[in-house]
Amino acid sequence: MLRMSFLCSSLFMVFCMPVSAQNLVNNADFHIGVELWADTPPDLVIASDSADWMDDPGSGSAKITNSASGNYNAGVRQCVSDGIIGGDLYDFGARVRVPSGQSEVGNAYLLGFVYDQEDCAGSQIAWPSSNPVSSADTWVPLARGDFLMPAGGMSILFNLVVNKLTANGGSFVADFDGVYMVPDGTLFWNGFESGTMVPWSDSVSP
Ligand SMILES: [Ca+2]
Repeated sequence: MLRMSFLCSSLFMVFCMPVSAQNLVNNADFHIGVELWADTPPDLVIASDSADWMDDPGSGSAKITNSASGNYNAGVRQCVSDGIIGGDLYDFGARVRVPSGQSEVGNAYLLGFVYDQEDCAGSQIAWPSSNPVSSADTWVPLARGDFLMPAGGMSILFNLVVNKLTANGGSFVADFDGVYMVPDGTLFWNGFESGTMVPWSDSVSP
């Protein structure tokens, strides 16, 4: 089944582009392995995985393993400077899969560190996050909408967090895919999860 996300002009719905055209996150779908994402081995390691949330054989996902000996809350990181404008609204999210039956308890979520200089330099001035997911054997969404970038915000350190809450001697694993951060109002998600066709239309008036 082909499932894609699109960017559509609110005035001219006929002009739609893949969301990747405006996604501020680089290698957000892990088409090129796990390049551009930074881990902190040996406690937190990112690896490429062939599973893809849209079953795209040409893509893949990121398998993030938290092997710290104790409880450890940390994320794999990417700094985003291009397109960050203080005072603007943004939406961000991802798909995550957290296998059930793990020996450790934890959760996975998205966390941003907003900096007052480009390239994630200077001081942190905001910490937006998504909902956490603690167990899901299928791909489920993480999302944060309408995040107001602080007036002085110039970059954001995007974290794919795998938070290990217990110390049973094992690892806690979560898979991420389909990461996005876009200016508010530019993301159109065509999942049809609710069964409704709104706001799709099968005809366009000139
Ligand atoms: Ca992918």
